[in-house]
Amino acid sequence: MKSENAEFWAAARTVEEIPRARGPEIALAGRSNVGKSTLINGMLGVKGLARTSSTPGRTQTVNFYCVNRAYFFVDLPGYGYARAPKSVREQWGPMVESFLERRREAIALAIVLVDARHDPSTLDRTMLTWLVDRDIPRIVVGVKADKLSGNDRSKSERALKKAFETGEGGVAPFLTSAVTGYGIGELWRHVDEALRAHRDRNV
Ligand SMILES: Nc1nc2c(ncn2[C@@H]2O[C@H](COP(=O)(O)OP(=O)(O)OP(=O)(O)O)[C@@H](O)[C@H]2O)c(=O)[nH]1
Ligand SMILES: [Mg+2]
Repeated sequence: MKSENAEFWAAARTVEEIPRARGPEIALAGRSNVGKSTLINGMLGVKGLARTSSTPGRTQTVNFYCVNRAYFFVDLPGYGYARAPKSVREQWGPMVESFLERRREAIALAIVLVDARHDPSTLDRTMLTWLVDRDIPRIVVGVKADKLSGNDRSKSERALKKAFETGEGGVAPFLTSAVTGYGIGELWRHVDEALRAHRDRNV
């Protein structure tokens, strides 16, 4: 569903600052600079809602955006940025893990973003494992598909499907682009479906 209303709700710098869940959440995870904040803006159709940057490490807090006053998009801090201050790197794991732990009921869907041009990293796999272990519904998308030719796109999609054969929660990975809108309709369909399933589980 296209969003009619999207607004910033909260930002948490530490685990203690994470607010209580007020509705189902769609969490976006992925390495630094992969395009999480850009995808949120693209999906919600609001430029500049989530701060984006060409340098990695822009989002270092857990940011919540309220959609249609009904559910939330959660922009998680990116991982794998070697030049981030040590304190930030050390905080990432505990921060994201305890977020997932606290939110295992609230998260309707976790979207794991992987750059369509590169092989998934160890941290991408770790992220998936955390989600699988907590039984959190999840989906992997290969982003920045606009940077690939048609042929390379098919190759990338095949590679992603192979890399996440198991543990992807039944949904095969597919490609998206926040620039051209490629795959965004499909992603919305999964988000809507996950929100419906979440509602059915919680009535
Ligand atoms: N070509 C292309 N560029 C993209 C796309 N999505 C994001 N970008 C670019 O990738 C860079 C990083 O985007 P962000 O959205 O800030 O990345 P992030 O994952 O939020 O990064 P952190 O906040 O550091 O974790 C920016 O220069 C974006 O313009 C896409 O679909 N296609
Ligand atoms: Mg960001």
